[in-house]
Amino acid sequence: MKFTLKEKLQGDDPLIGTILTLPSTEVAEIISSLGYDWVFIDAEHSALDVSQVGLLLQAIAPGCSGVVRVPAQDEVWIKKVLDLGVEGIIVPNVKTAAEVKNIVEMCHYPPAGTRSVGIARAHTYGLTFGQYMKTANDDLTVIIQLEHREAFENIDEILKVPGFDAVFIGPYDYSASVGKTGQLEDGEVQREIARINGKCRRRKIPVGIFGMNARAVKEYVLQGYMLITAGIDFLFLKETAEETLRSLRSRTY
Ligand code: 3PY
Ligand code: MG
Repeated sequence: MKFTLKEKLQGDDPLIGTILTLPSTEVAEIISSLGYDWVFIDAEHSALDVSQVGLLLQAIAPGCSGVVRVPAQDEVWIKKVLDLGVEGIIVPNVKTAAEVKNIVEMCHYPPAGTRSVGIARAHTYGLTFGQYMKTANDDLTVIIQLEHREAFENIDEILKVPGFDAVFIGPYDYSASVGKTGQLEDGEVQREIARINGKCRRRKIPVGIFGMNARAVKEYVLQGYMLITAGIDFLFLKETAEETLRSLRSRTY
């Protein structure tokens, strides 16, 4: 049976994902076929345009949920990505409750929101238009990304806004916003991230986070984070190629 991301988030186990940035359907197909619960297609920190994001979504293996991070809180990007038929959308750098309210509206059809009605891949080019229009508002997973000191300060107001489904913490941008770029082990950075996680958990809001590799997210898995994202497509390529070359050059096979 194929579950949507929203249904998967009701389970007890963390959903393991990784980031796709390369405009390669082969890479998307290989990675999504490995058994990942979801892939995080990153249109914020990559050169991917909307049509390339669409091709990656077409290549994703059944059972693996396609989630797209749009580059900004931008209505044009949001509506195009939703029309591609994503299971979830991540909107970066959300800082205030008013921004969350605006995002929730852009992601839902009237009367709940202001999403514009079109016919696209999400509606199987018209074949499932009626069905999609009935269920889209409920089925979509809207994920707001909190990754700035200001968002952390506004956490109580932000979490009161109805209509979003999960919070994704951006540890790198957060650390930069408090003048500690990349110092993810710093006590204050860790405490603040744990505070946000605690507030979300008390409201039963699933939380996600990114780490460069499995070790970097180990503690978050233990702490019950639900949307775990480890690694990036080009890093897997780089690390394996580097290690193979190093081993051959040094003859330490
Ligand atoms: C960050 O750490 O800032 C991120 O956006 C990770 O996805
Ligand atoms: Mg970020």
